[in-house]
Parts: sequence; structure tokens; C-alpha cells
Amino acid sequence: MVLPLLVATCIAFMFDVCSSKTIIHELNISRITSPTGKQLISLNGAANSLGPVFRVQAGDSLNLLVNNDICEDQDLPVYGEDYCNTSIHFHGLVLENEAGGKLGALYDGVPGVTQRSIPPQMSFWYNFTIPASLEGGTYWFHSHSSVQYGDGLRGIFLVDSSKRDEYLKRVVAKLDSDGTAGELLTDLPENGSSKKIHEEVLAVSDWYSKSSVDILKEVMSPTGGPDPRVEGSTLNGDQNSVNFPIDAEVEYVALRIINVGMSGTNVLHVEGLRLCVVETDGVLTKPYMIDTLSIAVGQRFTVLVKVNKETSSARIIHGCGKMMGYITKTHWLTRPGVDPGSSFQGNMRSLPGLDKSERYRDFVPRNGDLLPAPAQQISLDYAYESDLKETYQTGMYAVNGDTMPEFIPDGVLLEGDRGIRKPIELSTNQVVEIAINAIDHMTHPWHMHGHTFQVISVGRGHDGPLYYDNPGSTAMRRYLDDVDAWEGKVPMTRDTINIPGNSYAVIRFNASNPGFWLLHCHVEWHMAKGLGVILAEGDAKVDAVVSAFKTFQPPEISSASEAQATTEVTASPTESTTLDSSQNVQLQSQQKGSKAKVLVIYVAIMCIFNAGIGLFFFPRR
Ligand SMILES: *[C@@H]1O[C@H](CO)[C@@H](O)[C@H](O)[C@H]1NC(C)=O
Ligand SMILES: *[C@@H]1O[C@H](CO)[C@@H](O)[C@H](O)[C@H]1NC(C)=O
Ligand SMILES: *[C@@H]1O[C@H](CO)[C@@H](O)[C@H](O)[C@H]1NC(C)=O
Ligand SMILES: *[C@@H]1O[C@H](CO)[C@@H](O)[C@H](O)[C@H]1NC(C)=O
Ligand SMILES: *[C@@H]1O[C@H](CO)[C@@H](O)[C@H](O)[C@H]1NC(C)=O
Ligand SMILES: [Cu+2]
Repeated sequence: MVLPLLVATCIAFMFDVCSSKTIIHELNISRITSPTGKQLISLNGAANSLGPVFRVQAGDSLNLLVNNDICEDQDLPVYGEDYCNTSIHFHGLVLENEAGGKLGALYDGVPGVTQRSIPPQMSFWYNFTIPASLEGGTYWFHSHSSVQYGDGLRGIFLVDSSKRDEYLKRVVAKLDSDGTAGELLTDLPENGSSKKIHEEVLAVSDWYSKSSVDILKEVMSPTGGPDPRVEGSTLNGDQNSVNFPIDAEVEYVALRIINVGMSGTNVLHVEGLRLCVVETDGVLTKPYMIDTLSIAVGQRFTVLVKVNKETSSARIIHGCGKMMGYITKTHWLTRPGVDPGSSFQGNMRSLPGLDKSERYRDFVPRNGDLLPAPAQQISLDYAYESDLKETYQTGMYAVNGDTMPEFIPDGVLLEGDRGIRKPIELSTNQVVEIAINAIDHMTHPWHMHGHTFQVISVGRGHDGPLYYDNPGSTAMRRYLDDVDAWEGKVPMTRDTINIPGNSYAVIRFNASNPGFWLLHCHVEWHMAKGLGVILAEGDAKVDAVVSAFKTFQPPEISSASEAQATTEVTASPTESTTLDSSQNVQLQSQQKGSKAKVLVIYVAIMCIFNAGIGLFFFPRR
């Protein structure tokens, strides 16, 4: 009975199914003390402020087992339940609803909204499929509980796809024939270049000498302000300069850049070379040449850099924004045997092409259409309010007068519970536009869950707020100008955007993804101070939110002989693969060697082969 079904499924999805796989990872989350006495959250035992890299193909499934070992009983009074509980959000990944009515929202990782918080000494599985429709892009994952991500509960999440690979090769072919002058590159050749593209991930962040959990105490004290002083910066978790060696024959480098920070916008410049932007937050873009890239907290970019064979090294100049100016670091791309040179001593402000505003007219998607005029328009005003001190004993941010915790009930929104405030209801399956207005003089990076959005308009600083019923305002004039300019074009599409002080941004999306979604400032301290709202989309109430916590214990191995037609394949000394006919994967508890940090198990891929019509299990790396 099962076999004919599998055969039918395999034939129907021959190509897709045969190349997709289930990847199993385990994340052991614990608390450690650094040599300087700073409390950090460690992932799989590593002492780094940045966790592992998870790498998947669009269409793969990820089963991630999260073991919460942050606190023991005696730690609860010290750190509080908020910091001892945990959750994981996959930043930017828009998960599709699955057959059988399973909501993608269930794995968005927001405690109180899409799931119950994972309590201490308990485990939780995040099982979901990365949509096959994704073009491939750069994402990250991080805790959505308290300020845990700043203490280390964050890592990189890369989605690969053949569409992305082919596109990058075509852009390289264009750069190869036409050079790197100009701005927008048009008329890409049909055939991609066969030249090797060397890839590096650059995760940038601000840095503080105290742990986030200690800073939070100050921020949330009666006199605590929302912006603790940025004291340093990191690249890939490292406070030092980082050297990226590149082989002698490499001519093209793809930099996948992510701001995994708590607060500061970062800028990057590769001295003497130009940057060709090809991705904004998981969306492939028309290649656009710039000299200096500005990255808000939560944003991602891919840039292609052409390095001449004669270039023996190039300085990567990295500025991490703080209240006044930058923390400046120098990193290097170097050829074999070449000593990196000296550090950059210049002024960040004199870097060519430095532009910290959102370049929403430049970085446009390579595909798609402008969404039609919205059926619903919403204005949100946000400001820092000190008179909320009564309830919270500290100054808090409010959006249209409400602060984020008021939206979050004791239960879980998806179960139908409500907080003090009802979520903002969106018109289901309609195009919605939200004007986010800064009644505040600072720049804030706003991130939306559950969608990428089209950036219709972003004001300059001091344009003031945008109200749809006030056509004469500076903001409204700029907005109408932009709307006209988009005729026949596609606006920048992404999930995170910097909104200048005393100004606005207008985002547009189709409210076609049922769930409760956060729209919030991604500054870790501002989230703690309530800067965000919850949007309600579609009929998202589900009968039972996944809340299957298990006591954290080494996973059991089921006897391989129980499974029918079981094959076991060892992919590498640190990885093991167990395959069984029901496509279930069992974790193996025996770690092979202490070097093993991430346990990866690949599941059976069912393929039909030849005329023999045999059932075939096909493990893939
Ligand atoms: C911690 O998690 C438990 C279990 O989900 C939940 O009951 C409790 O309210 C959470 N505490 C906080 C402060 O989120
Ligand atoms: C692209 O590649 C194909 C196959 O190698 C070749 O037949 C074709 O002529 C190429 N097209 C161009 C425009 O170079
Ligand atoms: C919005 O999504 C709904 C549901 O998928 C779809 O029916 C509708 O056509 C979409 N609207 C636009 C303008 O794309
Ligand atoms: C998640 O995946 C794991 C490993 O494949 C499996 O044991 C578990 O039952 C799955 N949980 C859910 C809720 O699907
Ligand atoms: C997580 O911890 C368990 C229990 O100590 C251990 O068996 C497992 O190998 C660890 N996993 C990783 C990925 O470090
Ligand atoms: Cu903010």
C-alpha cells in the first residue's frame, strides 16, 4: 500500500524531491563565563558570540532540535524566567503553510505569539521546509527571547539554489566583459561565466564589554535610556581584524554580508574595488555597482567583488556605527603568501559613495511586479515615552500609544488568547500598505516577520510623518512622487529597513500569509523597551500550537533493525546518516570524536530508478 504511493509521489516530484533532503541539526544552548567575566550564551559548547552556519538548499527540510540548558533552578532568580526560557527565530525566512493545514507561522519562534517559550532543561524541535520557491539568499537565526542573541544565541543561515548560482555566474560574465564602471548593469548575457566565485560570509556586529543581560538591567532601570554605548565591533564573532585568504586564480569574490548586531548600522568598503550588489535580504536584485555598503541591523546583502589577478591584497574597511562616528576596523583579502598590509587610518566619512540612506530606487529585484494600489493603509507612529514609567518602571517605546508586551498574552496568540491590546488586523489576501512614522529623532531598523515587503517610499531625516489624509505634507509629496516613479518598475524588496529620525517609511505587501507577525525595531534594547506591534493576518487560530517540550536529554537511538529497508551511511567521520523507509530520521547519540560540533543527519531521498522501478535511498551531502 505504501509502496505505490511512494512510487507515485516520486514520479510526480522526480526532480524536486530527488534533490531535496532533510537536514538534522542539534543546538545545545548553555551559559558560559568568558575569561573577562562576561556572561555569554554558548551554542554547542563553543565560546563565540556567533553560532554555527546552517546551510540548506531551497526545498530542503530542516529538523532542528533545541536543548535549553541556559539555566538551572538556582539561576532563575538571578537571570529571570525571561532570560532562562528560549526560542529561535529564522530571520527573513518566510515559511509556507504545509498540506494538512500546518501553518508556517508555527516555526517563526516568537514566544507568546507563535509558540510557547522553551523552558529551562527542556527541548523543542523546529521542523520545517525551506520553500522550494526561494531564490536562495542570506539569512540568520537568533533567539527571540529577552536579549539572548547579543550574548551569543545567533548564527548564520544560508539558503542556496541553482537559480542563485546561475544568476551570479551571469553577473560575473557581465563584469568580465564590461568591467566594473557605472551603476546599474543591464543586458546580462544568457550564459554565465565558468570562472570560480570565491564565497565568504561577513557577519558584522557591534560589541559591548558587558553582557546583554547585564546591560538590560541598566536599560530597564527607572533612569535607563534606550541606547547603551557601543564599545566595539566584531566580524564573524571576532573582535580582531580578519584575514580572508583567496587563491591565486580567484577573480571574483561573493561576500554574503549580514548585520547580526544589537544596534549599530555598519558600513563596508573594499579599498580600490567596487561592490556589485546582487541580493537584498534573500531577494536577488539587478546588479548595481556601488563603492561603500551600508547595512542596518538585521539586513543582508550579497555583493560581488572583482579582484584583479595582480591585486595581492585588498583592505576591507569596516565601520560600526555608534552614537557619534564609527568604530573602525581593517580586514583583508589576501593572496597566498602575501602579508596583509597596514590598517586603514583614514576617516570613514571620506569613504567614496558613503550613503547611509536606504537606496530603494537602486537595489531593485531582478523579477516581479509592483504590487497594485493597497486595499488597506495603516499609519503607525512610534515614539519614546517616559510617562509609561508607571507600568514598566522605566521609559518605554510606544507605537500608536501601545507598547509591545501589551499585545502578548500569557498564553499564545495562535491559540486564540489575547493580550491587553488586540493585534492590528490586516485585510486578508489584500494588498496592505503600512506607513511607519518616526516621532523620534533616531534611525531605527524595522524588521517584519512573515513577509518580504516592497519599499514604496522612505523619507529623508526631518521629512516628518506620513498621514494618508494630509496630501500637502513633505512626506506625502515624496510618497506620491515615488508611487509615480514605480509605474512599470519593482521597488526594493526586503524584510528589514532603516527608518530615519523624524521621518517615515512606507512598505507594501500582500497579506496572504495567515499568522500573527511581529513588525518591530530590531535594536535589541528597543525590542526590550516595547518598540513593535503584532499584526494579525488571515484566520490564524490553530487548535494546538506545537508545544511538545521534552525533557532535555541525549536523544535516543531507535534500533535500526526495527525499520524496514534501512540503510546506514556515514557521510563523514563527524556526521552520520540513518535512513528508513518512512522518511523518519532518528538521531544518533554516539558522537564520533570531540570535534563534532553539529550533528548532521541526512534523510532518505526516494527516487525511482530505471525500468526496474526499485525503491532507492539516496543520501546527499
Ligand atoms: C517560560 O516558559 C514557560 C513554558 O512555556 C511559560 O509558562 C512561562 O510563562 C515563560 N516565562 C516567561 C517569562 O516568558
Ligand atoms: C550559450 O551556451 C550555449 C551552450 O554552450 C551555446 O550553444 C550558445 O551559443 C551560447 N550563447 C551565447 C550567446 O554565447
Ligand atoms: C494576494 O494573495 C492572494 C492569496 O494568495 C491572491 O489571491 C491575490 O491575487 C494576491 N494579490 C495580489 C495583488 O497579488
Ligand atoms: C521533528 O523531527 C524529528 C526528527 O526527524 C522527529 O523525531 C520529530 O517527531 C519531529 N517533530 C514534529 C513535531 O514533527
Ligand atoms: C548536545 O548535548 C548532548 C547531551 O549532552 C550530546 O549528546 C550531543 O552530542 C550534543 N550535541 C551537539 C551538537 O553538540
Ligand atoms: Cu529602534
